[in-house]
Amino acid sequence: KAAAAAEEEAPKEPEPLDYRKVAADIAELLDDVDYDDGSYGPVFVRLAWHASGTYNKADGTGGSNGATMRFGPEAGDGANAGLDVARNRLEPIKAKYPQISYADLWTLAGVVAIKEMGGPSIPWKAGRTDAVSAESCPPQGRLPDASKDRKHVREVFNRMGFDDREIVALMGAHVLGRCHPDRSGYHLPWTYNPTTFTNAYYTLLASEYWKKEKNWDGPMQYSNRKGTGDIMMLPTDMEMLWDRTFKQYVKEFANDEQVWFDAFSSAFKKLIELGVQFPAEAPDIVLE
Ligand code: ZEM
Repeated sequence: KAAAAAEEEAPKEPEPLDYRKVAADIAELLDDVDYDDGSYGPVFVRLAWHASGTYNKADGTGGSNGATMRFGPEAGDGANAGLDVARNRLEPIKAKYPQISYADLWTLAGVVAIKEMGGPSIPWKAGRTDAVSAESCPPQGRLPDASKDRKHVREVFNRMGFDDREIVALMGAHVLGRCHPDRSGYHLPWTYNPTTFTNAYYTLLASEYWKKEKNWDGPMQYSNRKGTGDIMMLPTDMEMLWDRTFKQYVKEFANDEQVWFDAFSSAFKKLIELGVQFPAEAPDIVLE
C-alpha cells in the first residue's frame, strides 16, 4: 500500500543547479604543473571568447548560445585549433552536472578562470541552451585574423556590436596565455606572468620596443628588443598602438588597472551574452 502511494506521487522537480558549486569545481581544474604555464585558465578564457566571438548582430547568428563548437564545422575551424584541450578538460564537470548546458559551462569557465587568476568578478548568468546539430554552426571566418590590420579588427568587433574602447579593453586578455606553434602557428606569450590577470598587456605594449621578430620561420609577429625577446605581439596587437584612437585607450588602461578591470568586465559580460535570450528570472551570479 505504502509503495503504491509513493508511486502515485508526482515526480520530484530536479534541484536547481547551484552554479557556485559548479564554479568551485571548475576552479579546481585550473592548475596543472604539467600543462603550459601551469594553468588551463588562459585556454578556458580563449574558449569562452571563441564560442562567443562568432556573433553577428545584423542577423543574430553565432554567439555563445548553442555551443556549436561541439560540431565538426566549427570544431575543425583552424581558428579554433587547440580549444579541444579546454573542452575536454571541462568534460568531468559536464558529467557531474548534466543539467548545465555546454554553452553555459564554457562561458562560466572563462569567468571562473579570470577571477581565479586575479581578475575581476564578472557577473555571469545561466540560460544558454545547446544546439542539436551542426546546422546551427556559424560560417567560418568570423573570428579575427591576427595577420590583418585595424580595418579588419574593427569590422569583426563592430559586427558583434563593440566600439573602439571595448575592442581595446577586450584585447587586454592577451595578458594571459601564449601562442602555440601547433595551434595558431605563432609562438611566445605576450607577458611575463601569463597566468595572472593584470594590465601588463598595455604597460608592455606601451613601453617595450617592438620589432618584427627575426630568425622565426612562423607567421610574421613582433617581439621585444629592450627585454630578452621572449614576449610577443601579433600584428593585430600592434594596431592597438599604431591607431591613434586605439592608442588613447591603451594609455588609459596602462595608467589605471582598475579602470581597465571595469571596462573589461562589462565588455566580457556583453561578449558572452551576445544573442542569448535569458529567462526573465535569471539572476546575475557574482563569484566571491
Ligand atoms: Zn586571442 N589569440 N585574439 N583574444 N587569446 C590567441 C590566444 C589567446 C587573436 C588571436 O589571433 C589569438 C582576443 C582577441 C584576439 C585569448 C583571449 C582573447 C592566439 C594564440 C592568437 C593567434 C592561440 C594559440 O596558438 O594557442 C586576435 C587576432 C584577436 C583580436 C583581434 C580576445 C578579445 C580575447 C578574450 C577576451 C587568450 C586568453 C589566449 C591564450 C590562449 C592560451 O591557450 O594560452
